[in-house]
Amino acid sequence: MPDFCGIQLEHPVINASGTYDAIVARKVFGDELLEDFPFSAFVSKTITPEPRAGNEPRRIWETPAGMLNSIGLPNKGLEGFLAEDLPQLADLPVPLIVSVMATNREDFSRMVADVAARDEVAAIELNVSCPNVHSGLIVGENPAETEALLKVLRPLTEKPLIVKLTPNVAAPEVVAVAAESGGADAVSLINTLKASAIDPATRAPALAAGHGGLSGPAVRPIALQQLRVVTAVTEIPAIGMGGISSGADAAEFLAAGATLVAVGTESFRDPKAGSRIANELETGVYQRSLRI
Ligand code: RRO
Repeated sequence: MPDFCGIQLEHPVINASGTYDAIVARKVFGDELLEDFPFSAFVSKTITPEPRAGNEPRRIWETPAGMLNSIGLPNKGLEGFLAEDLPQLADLPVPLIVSVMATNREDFSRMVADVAARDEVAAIELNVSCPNVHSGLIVGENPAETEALLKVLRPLTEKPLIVKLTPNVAAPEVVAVAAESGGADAVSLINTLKASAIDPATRAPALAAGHGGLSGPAVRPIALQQLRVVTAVTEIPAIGMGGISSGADAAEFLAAGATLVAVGTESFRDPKAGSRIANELETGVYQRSLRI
């Protein structure tokens, strides 16, 4: 049984934020979902202080061995999440990690304090792939911004704070060290790689937002390398993710230093991928899954 920041988990496979809608899955699969939940902890979609509609379509686009997304954070906002979504997510049979994002330290603080105050929440993931409106810098691309944010948030809760690292920097390990110095309990990596595609039919950007984030098996070797350099220089646990679609893939990330692994894009293809991957890890019988 893995211990993650003092939280006991049944197995090392969780979901990547934003890639599995547990509320919809509960409606589709009913109580069967609770009996055989695919992940040992559940990470919510990222929530923001105020409600957001998200980006105009098209929001996703298939690429060789992966996909691009620019969903744009559709969510009910902090209040709507706490009132409507959290009680439903609390029914899940696993610890709940809530992913939060804001564009200034005051809003981040309010979110962390209000989310951490809820007993249903085991840990908080900080999605720092967003600009600080005061400095204009993407927080997670800048070590000083990341450390300063953590120093503000750390005193607000004793619950584990996980920093979701962006891969869109030259040296993610420098940001990881900064997060650790600021008091983070863990890091998770990677978020999606900045990327774009042109729709050959229109010769215009395939995504309405112009560009998006690349995920899926195409990014796996990059994720693995970033995980290696991050775990080499930090003491805190790491959640490794990026294109994991089989037990063999997950075993690579665990061997590279991850305490837990997260499944993202593969769950769109196979909503039960988490259970399959956990089972393959436990039995050591690895099936190579189909690639997107
Ligand atoms: O909502 C998104 O478009 C999104 C987010 Br917040 C993120 O962190 N990573 C990503 O690939 N998409």
